[in-house]
Amino acid sequence: MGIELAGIKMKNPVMVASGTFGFGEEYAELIDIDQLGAIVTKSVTLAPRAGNPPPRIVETPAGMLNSIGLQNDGLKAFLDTHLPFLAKHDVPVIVNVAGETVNEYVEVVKALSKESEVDGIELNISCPNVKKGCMSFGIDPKMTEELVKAARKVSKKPLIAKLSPNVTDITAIAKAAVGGGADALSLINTVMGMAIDIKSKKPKLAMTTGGLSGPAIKPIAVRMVWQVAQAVKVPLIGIGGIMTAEDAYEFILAGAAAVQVGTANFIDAEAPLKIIKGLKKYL
Ligand code: RRO
Repeated sequence: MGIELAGIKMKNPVMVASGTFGFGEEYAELIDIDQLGAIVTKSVTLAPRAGNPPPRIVETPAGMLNSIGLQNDGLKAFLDTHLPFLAKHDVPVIVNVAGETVNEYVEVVKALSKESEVDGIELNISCPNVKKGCMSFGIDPKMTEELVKAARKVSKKPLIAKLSPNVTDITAIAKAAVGGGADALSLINTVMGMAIDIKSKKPKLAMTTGGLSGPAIKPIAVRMVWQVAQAVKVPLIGIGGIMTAEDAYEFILAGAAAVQVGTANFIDAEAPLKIIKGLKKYL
């Protein structure tokens, strides 16, 4: 079950997806987090962010919409409290990084790269819920390459670029990220969506639109992993509606070297562990 992905050694290929597992503290009370392939943290930004106003989560058929807006307590709190907590555990730590400007990403990546307990960095160039930065980098090949290159310059850590599905040709973005020096790619982030309450005639989310996740997006994600697998040579991490071992295996067949479990964590904290067991049984 063990793999080595972009130099990161994992007990198995099943990670938890950014934004669905916080920094592991709450889930550690429910499951043995050391059994996971890796933990990908909630996005870390240079300064703390309060996120968007509520409501910012809504259930939809076979999925959910979120508009969290990059809420997190910033780089300093990550280094002072979250990383020391994760360092006590025997599980690789991949830190998801986001920002509004190239410089903000560079500052966070630089600081994280000095930390021996950080095993890898996932560059979030795909958050759909903020006005500035983030997804605007990941929908433009030139900006994607520029941002990854800037991060590459200041870091020797494994760099994973997390791609947005909200593009016409995901292979162009994938090639640009690899051209910029990404060691691996993770895909997909959430698909931009919207839901309206027909009684109030108002959007269900305070910010009107949000990112769709869950089984509803799995076929889109499998298709994109399959397309990107033919366009680049770096390892791919498949994400999108993985609820079971069978779903995970589907992504592996499409060309993924590993997977991340996201929305399933909200339904069943043990979902990733069950998926690990299921894959093992399959083998
Ligand atoms: O915080 C969010 O609203 C968010 C982020 Br950073 C992301 O990458 N994907 C998403 O669906 N929501």
